[in-house]
Amino acid sequence: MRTQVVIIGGGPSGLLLSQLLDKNGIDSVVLERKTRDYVLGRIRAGVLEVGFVDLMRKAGVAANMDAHSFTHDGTIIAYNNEQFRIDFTKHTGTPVVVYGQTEVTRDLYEAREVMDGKIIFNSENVQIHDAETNAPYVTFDAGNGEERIDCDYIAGCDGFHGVSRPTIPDNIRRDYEKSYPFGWLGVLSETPPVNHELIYSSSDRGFALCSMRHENLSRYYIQVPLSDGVEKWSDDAFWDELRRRIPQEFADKLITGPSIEKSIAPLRSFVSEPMQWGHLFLCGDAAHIVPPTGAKGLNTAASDIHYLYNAFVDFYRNNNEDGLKTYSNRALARIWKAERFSWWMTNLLHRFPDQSGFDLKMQRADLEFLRDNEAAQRVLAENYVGLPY
Ligand code: FAS
Ligand code: PHB
Repeated sequence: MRTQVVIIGGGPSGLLLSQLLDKNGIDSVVLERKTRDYVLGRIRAGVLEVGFVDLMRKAGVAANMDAHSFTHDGTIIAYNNEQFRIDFTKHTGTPVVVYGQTEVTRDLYEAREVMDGKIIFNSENVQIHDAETNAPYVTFDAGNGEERIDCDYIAGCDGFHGVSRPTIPDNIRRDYEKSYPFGWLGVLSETPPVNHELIYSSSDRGFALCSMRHENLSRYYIQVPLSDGVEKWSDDAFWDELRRRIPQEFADKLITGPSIEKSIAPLRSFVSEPMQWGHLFLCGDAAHIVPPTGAKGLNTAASDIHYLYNAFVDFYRNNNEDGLKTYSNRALARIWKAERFSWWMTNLLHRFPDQSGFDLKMQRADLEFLRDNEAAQRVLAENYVGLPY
């Protein structure tokens, strides 16, 4: 088998790249380790930057999103029983769009089927060969024994635990990592959201987030110790703790219901440099991870895809390799700013086990300065809606 670009990973990064390349006449094959249903079963991001929305539009995959998403002009920041609102649109002229990663991924799968895009599910033992040469290839086994795809380029869109990043030799690659001493326990419930915009809440008991997917599907999170397992948290225990961490006016009107999904995600900041090696390019979680506090995970994958698909189009259409040569530096320049914002939001809103009395005073001063200062609110708004590509 031969193609122009082999894409490893059929999550949002790989699917969006494949769709954008196809729309520009560039052939690709997606190798996905799991099944389509397994990939769609993951409940993850919920907030999209307009840059992501624009890419989905360019990819011809915006119809469902336009019909079923919400536009949010701001968010509530709460601490103990106080709250204030950050107005994204006032400060930046730009809102954010609330539309679940699951729906994005489903829309992309459907679009690939319409265009007869090649996605090979259950691809086991994917291996990258000769990435540093002009004739790279990939081997895999999807149940018919080992198969080989020769290609021009390989896009590693296979997430944090994928095979692409480790293919870059240790003496070339440098990883930067920070792990946080807590995780997020997330619950999805078929209940009306407690508020029409998100609520990021910092309380003495820990962080909580009130989000949503649509008018009868809510997504809530609370910060929990890393030692907690999901089995420790009954639905009632979760709802009781969430009520304790959000302002009383919202706790009083919270509508609870059975969880239809409940999971704990660890929080980490992670960046691997460089994001390319020879004819291998890393995108999305394969190269970087953020704590979800700033809603940047999926959105940083989008800017990687923006840079890479434009570079491929410039190469195949104009024989210009500049975009391919500069991909890693351009992607990393934006990634590190998203890492900083996500790290800052996480430190602002969470309780850390080793916080001193002074640390708590600094956190409160930060929150009160943000409450009172328009410039500080603008800085948060500009980062939250997404810095320029
Ligand atoms: P993904 O991990 O989504 O996709 C990679 C794909 O590659 C997967 O389908 C995997 O099966 C496949 N793969 C892996 N190894 C392979 C191999 N060797 N061969 C073939 N295929 C392989 N972001 C937010 O903005 N907000 C959130 O609330 C949020 N919550 C999250 C919760 C969790 C538990 C996790 C893990 C992430 C969360 N994120 C969140 C970040 C998340 O949305 C990612 O940014 C997003 O999934 C990135 O998409 P991809 O880069 O496509 O990686
Ligand atoms: C979500 O809706 O899942 C969500 C929203 C905002 C975040 C993280 C997660 O910062």
